[in-house]
Amino acid sequence: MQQNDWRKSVVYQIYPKSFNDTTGNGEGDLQGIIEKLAYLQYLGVDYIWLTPVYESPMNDNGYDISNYFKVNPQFGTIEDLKTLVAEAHKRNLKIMMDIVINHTSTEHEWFKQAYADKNSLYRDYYFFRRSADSEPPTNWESKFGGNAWKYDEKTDEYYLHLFDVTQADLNWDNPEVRRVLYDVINHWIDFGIDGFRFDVINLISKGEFKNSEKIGKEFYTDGPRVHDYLHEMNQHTFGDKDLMTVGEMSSTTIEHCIKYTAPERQELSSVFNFHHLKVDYVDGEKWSNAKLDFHKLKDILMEWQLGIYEGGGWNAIFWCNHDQPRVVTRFGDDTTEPLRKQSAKMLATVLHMLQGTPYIYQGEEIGMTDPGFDDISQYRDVESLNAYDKLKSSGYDEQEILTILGQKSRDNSRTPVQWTSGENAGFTSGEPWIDIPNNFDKINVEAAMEDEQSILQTYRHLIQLRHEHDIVTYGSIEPLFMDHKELFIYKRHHNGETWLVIANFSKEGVVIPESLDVDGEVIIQNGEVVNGVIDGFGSIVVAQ
Ligand code: TEU
Repeated sequence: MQQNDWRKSVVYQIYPKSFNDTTGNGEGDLQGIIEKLAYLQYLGVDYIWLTPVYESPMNDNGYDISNYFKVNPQFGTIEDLKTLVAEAHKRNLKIMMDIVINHTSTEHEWFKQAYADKNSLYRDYYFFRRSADSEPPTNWESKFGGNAWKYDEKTDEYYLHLFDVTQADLNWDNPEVRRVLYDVINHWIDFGIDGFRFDVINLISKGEFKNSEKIGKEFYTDGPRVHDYLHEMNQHTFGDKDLMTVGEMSSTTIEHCIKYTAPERQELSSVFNFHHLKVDYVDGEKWSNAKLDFHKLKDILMEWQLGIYEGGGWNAIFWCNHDQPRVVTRFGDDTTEPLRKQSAKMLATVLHMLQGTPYIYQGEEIGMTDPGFDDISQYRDVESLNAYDKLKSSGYDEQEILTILGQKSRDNSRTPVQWTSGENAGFTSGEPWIDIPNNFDKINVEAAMEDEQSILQTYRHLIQLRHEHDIVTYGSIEPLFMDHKELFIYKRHHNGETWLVIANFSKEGVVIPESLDVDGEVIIQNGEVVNGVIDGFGSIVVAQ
């Protein structure tokens, strides 16, 4: 693909543990991905984002790396990874590796030596701090609950962990840490991969270690040296290569994301932000029971579309990933088959017609739903299990907690991909590591491929439209009727061409504003538009 082609690309995210198991141990593996490459080629995607497959104790399912150079035997061997890359390239599929360099597992050799010996040269690879009193050095909170410092009584010091206690934050202010991490990146570039997703990369530069009015975010989010470090990383690794990079940016801003992705700054190609996925949080609190705020969703998406486009940056656009609930349950309606299918197609259309690089999370393309777990024993995710304990100790009753987890838990999207209506949805011949939703008999890849009207066919069409029409990739965006209660309406403009997008987020038919000219060539449509009324969860794209 010629330079800059990545801007016309679509990325498919694979969470290997839940993708396809070929050994019968109940967990997905690399050979299982190789087995499904033909399917991904049929879907039409360009990149595969592989969440971490490095050696790890799997406390956070691979986001706690204990060896950056080895493949976790649970997923297979380095030879399997080599084969995956080679077989993907044969099908013009590119591999984007997920790399977690804000922290390592406490099982990593660097941390083990740092922890064992206060005078170890690895001690300064992490943030070990003495406290002035019996309290932790700061009152910062871990994103997985509790204080963000773990006490080491041997040396009467604490170490920092913004995530799980087994995920120790790396000290990026130490030039030796940056050097060894660039060696890791260059190792995988030499291995032949085609891109990187950088985990929570905007947290790597910590500012002052002071007590916080909030939970500490202000001291490490988009920190004081983050742009210097990303530019230095770019120049020491992928900067002169034709690789696509994307940064996961926690609680970031448009201004920073323009800096992260404006080409002339030589930092990253693109960024994820999550503001649009907090529109069902009560006062920013994830572990709450709230419904979609549709106006907020439209406002945030359009603010970011306009801000990044006008600033010369580049968005990664997505509805879900391995940390988020399934979008058809969350923002659509999975209570009946017609509504599930219709709302999933509408959500796909309204996202894939936006500007930026679209990401499809495994199973999203067939409208997989949240599993509706009804017992805490069904949950696996460390963040969710910590939240359960915290809510329990705060006095919430069991049913309230299960309702909240049922809405917000990361396990909602980590159930196995539903390949067939057969045993274990064709995912494994063994005992799946996590329960499979009982709707796999109807919702599976095999059925979707046989159905010309399936959600899968809508995704294939949308991907094709991005590949074939520059307006989708490069067109400007014009929000319309932003105060409408049910309709999400916008236009794309490019070289004299205009595409109008209308999406109905309600399950009832809605009258399209009379002042809106909807005439033109229909590009893609789900649901009917009759006498100016668009069907419930209908969407339509018209070239004008
Ligand atoms: O996620 C960052 C993060 O904050 C997530 O925990 C997510 O945004 C949050 O759960 C939403 O409430 C990245 C990885 O995607 C995630 O899987 C890891 O657990 C985390 O970093 C630590 O590496």
